Amino acid sequence: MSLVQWVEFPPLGDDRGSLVALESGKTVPFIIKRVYYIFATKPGVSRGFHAHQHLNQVAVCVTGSCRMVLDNGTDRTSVWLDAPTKGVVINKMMWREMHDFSPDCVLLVLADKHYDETDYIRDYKSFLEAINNES
Ligand code: T46
Repeated sequence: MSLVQWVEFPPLGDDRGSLVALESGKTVPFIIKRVYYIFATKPGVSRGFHAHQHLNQVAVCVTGSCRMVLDNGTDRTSVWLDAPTKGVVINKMMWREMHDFSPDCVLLVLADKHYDETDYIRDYKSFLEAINNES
C-alpha cells in the first residue's frame, strides 16, 4: 500500500461560498467514532511523534496549513496539508509528525476509534521493533 493516500473532498459550493461534507464510509473510508481538531499551535512547535497500533485516521487542514511526516518504518515522506478539500489517510502503524503549522492552521482529524492512550507508540525505536515483529 502506498505511503501517501489522499482523500479528495469535493467542494459543494455555490455563489454563496464553499461547503465540504465529510461522510462515514463515503468521502471518509471508515465509520467515524471521534473528531478532534488542533488549533492555535504556537510558532515553531511540532506535534505528533508517535504511531498508533490500531487507530486509522484522516487529517485535513480546514484552514491554514501544516506539513505532515508519514513513516511506515521503511519509507518516510512529508506532505503539505494546505487545502480544506484535501485529506490524508493516516493508517495504523504509521509514524506521524506535524511541523510548520501556519498561525491560522486548524487541523481537523477524523478517527475510527475512541481515544485510548494505550494505543499510542510514542518511542520511534519501539515503533520500528513493532513493525519488524509484524513482518
Ligand atoms: C494523532 C495526531 C495527528 C485526548 O484526551 N483525547 C483525544 O481524542 C486526543 C486526540 C488527545 N487527547 C489528549 C492527550 C494529550 O494529553 O490531548 C493531549 C494532546 O494529545 P497528543 O499529545 O497526542 O497530541 P498530538 O498533536 O501529538 O497528536 C494528535 C493525536 O493525539 C494523535 O492521535 O494521530 O494528533
